[in-house]
Amino acid sequence: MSSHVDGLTPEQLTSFGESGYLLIPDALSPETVRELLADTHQRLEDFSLDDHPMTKFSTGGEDGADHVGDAYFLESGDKVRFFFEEDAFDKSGGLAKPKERAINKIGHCLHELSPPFRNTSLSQRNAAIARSIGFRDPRVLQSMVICKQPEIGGAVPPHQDSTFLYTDPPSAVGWWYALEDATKENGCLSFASGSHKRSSIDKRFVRTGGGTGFIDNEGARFPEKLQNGPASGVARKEIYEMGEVKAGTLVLIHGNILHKSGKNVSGKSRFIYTFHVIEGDQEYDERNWLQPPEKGFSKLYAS
Ligand SMILES: O=C(O)CCC(=O)C(=O)O
Repeated sequence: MSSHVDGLTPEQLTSFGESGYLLIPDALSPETVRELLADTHQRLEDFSLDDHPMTKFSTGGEDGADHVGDAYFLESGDKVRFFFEEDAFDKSGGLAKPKERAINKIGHCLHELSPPFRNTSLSQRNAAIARSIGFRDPRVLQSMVICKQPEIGGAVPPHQDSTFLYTDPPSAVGWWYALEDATKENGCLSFASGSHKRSSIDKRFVRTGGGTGFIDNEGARFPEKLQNGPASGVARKEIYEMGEVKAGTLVLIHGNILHKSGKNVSGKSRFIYTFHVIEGDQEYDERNWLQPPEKGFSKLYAS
């Protein structure tokens, strides 16, 4: 017999709808956080440099021109792979840090391949949250640990997740869990509150002949429920709110909201776990950089 699990409260739903993001403190128990961190540290210790292409995770800065897009990255959708911080290398191209302190992110299939991350992701609680947001057939399509290493942890420029995980119409929502306290100093997230209602998805990050790049979005630019949003290109200087959170907090992130994170200038790491969900019955085409495994993206609702 399945027991009832609550989704978001009416107040939380209203707040998510208005702001485009929602902080849920204590979503993970300290024990679960410890378990996820232990799994992560073990992986950082175990992976080998011998056959590693030394792929860096690069967002390509504000214009994204040099975003990571090699085969190691493109084929990581059903694997657990390790991407380096851009600043982990010295001038001669050698690693300037021990490998455990040099990785920016681990991805993109922890939600299937790591038992503790799978339990955290494909849980009844997350199914209930997805149901309350309005998902019909939520599919987890990618997951990652972002380490944001002390002193070198790279900044993530302003972006919208539906640019990178595009369905027509857009439907992506991010689940982002702090595994360590995230502060201004170690590069917490910040959000342009309400921007999901005014910022359309104008570009898509796609596979190109040789790698990846950005193209103009010819499909819908707002999700179903926001189809009548303002036309694209409404000029507005966005103001970003800091999202400082304690370990164990879950942050829900709407696929159209502009958000970013700063460089880690502190001596403390900022490990987080995030996975993304899309609506399974909406069009997901072959141009997306991330292609589904043979059995399709992971269902969040038990069938
Ligand atoms: O954790 C970060 O620093 C960035 C994460 C992010 O922007 C995302 O998952 O969309």
